Amino acid sequence: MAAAPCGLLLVLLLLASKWNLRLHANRPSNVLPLLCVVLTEIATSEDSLDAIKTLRDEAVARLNQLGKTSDSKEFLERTFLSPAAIRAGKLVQEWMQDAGLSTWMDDIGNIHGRADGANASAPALLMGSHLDTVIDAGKYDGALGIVSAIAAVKMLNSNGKLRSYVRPIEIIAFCDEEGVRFQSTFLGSAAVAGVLRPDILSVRDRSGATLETSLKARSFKGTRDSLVQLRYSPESVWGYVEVHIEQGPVLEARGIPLGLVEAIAGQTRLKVRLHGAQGHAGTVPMAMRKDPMPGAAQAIVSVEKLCRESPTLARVPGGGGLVCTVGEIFSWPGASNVIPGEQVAFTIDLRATDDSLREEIVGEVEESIRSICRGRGLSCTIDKMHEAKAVGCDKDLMASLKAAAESTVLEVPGGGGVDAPAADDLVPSLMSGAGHDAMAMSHLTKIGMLFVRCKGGISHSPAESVSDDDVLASSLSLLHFLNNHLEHEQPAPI
Ligand code: HGY
Ligand code: MN
Ligand code: MN
Repeated sequence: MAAAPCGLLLVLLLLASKWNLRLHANRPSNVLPLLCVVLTEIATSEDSLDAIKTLRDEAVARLNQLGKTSDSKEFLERTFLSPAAIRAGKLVQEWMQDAGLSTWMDDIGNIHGRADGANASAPALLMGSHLDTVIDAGKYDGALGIVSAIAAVKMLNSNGKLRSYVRPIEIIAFCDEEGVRFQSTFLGSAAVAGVLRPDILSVRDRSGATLETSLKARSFKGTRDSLVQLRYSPESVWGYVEVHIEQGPVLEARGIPLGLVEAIAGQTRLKVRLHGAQGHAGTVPMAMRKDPMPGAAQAIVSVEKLCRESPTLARVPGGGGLVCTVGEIFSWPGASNVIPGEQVAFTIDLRATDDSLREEIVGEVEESIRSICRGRGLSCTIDKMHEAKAVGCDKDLMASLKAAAESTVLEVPGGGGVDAPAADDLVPSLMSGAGHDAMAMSHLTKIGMLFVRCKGGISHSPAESVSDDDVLASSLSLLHFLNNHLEHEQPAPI
């Protein structure tokens, strides 16, 4: 090795021993192997430890900036096509361009960044996650997958490998995964995968605005054709990779920064509306009321009881991990001295790893709600707002992501890593109870996902937190994946 880089490397490694990069909370710091992997990637461009710190600090700063790009001053809220969503899209486009990508916004609001590489017509490697958030959100859910993909591509570009990459690389910041506004989740990724609901343009938000009018209000065409043409052809895509926070406690409990997603639970979202007789709170005798509020209360408790105790659950080991949540309740006219006869509505979010079990429990839940309404003289409607089957991740893609995550976390080829504990302890495989854009993308192409440790497993909350070093690890795992893929697809010249 030439004297200069070698000397540089020595200086950096000495400096690095001071920079405590702890990836394993309960294991001695593995700073040297990690530094080696980064140095092998960037030392060739005569870069320094500063480059690594810049990479990490830039990604953290961008996550903080997105965390402040909100429609509310009190908490983080960035829902489909909101003013904050438009601002966030512009920021992401700048960062994608900074990484060497050509960018555009499509006709439903997804932000794309693409580099054609050596062969523009080769099937593209897609990466990304969602840019929208829930209400009172954390700043890593979705955003981490976008920021770390951009950071990895930026490193690839700074190593001069992006322009000659074996295939196009495209990062997509999806416009609506949470489905907060229209209740139908995956709007952005379902458009790219070509699996949008046929009636999607007529779905209404709380204000009664349809998706069509909302798109046109943002100067999008808002026509069926404009959405249909967003679909990518399967042959134009090699695969889809998404990095996302775990939104659960497993990785933290095991002191491990990265995990591999094996499968994503299926989900059903229902909207239940109960109708009774509106009236004066002070004059209608109790025996003469048709009050949907206690009806809804009884129905909600019965839903929870079924999801905890239904005998059907015994059909699948562990009850298929079935979970159920009533997250929203709404009453009209919503005045304390009015019997809310017009309507009481609530949502049901029901998930399980076993699709037939989920469908059977949904049937039991619907029957229970209907029988409670019959007993109370109420009418009810139950609308299925969204349904997604459980999806498995591609085994080969999982193996590549596992290798990339392992080399990020501990060992580098020739880097003199420490004795690795049992390999499957290093980057464990997990089930995802949370939904992700990868579910929609699985209709288009093979999918792979990496999970990143988050503090206390907390998510969908301002307490959501990822350490700076784990942000770095998520970017580097994607860089490793890209480099490994390049070597695998484009063997070194003999
Ligand atoms: O609800 C979910 O599982 C995801 O956060 N959209
Ligand atoms: Mn979420
Ligand atoms: Mn998410």
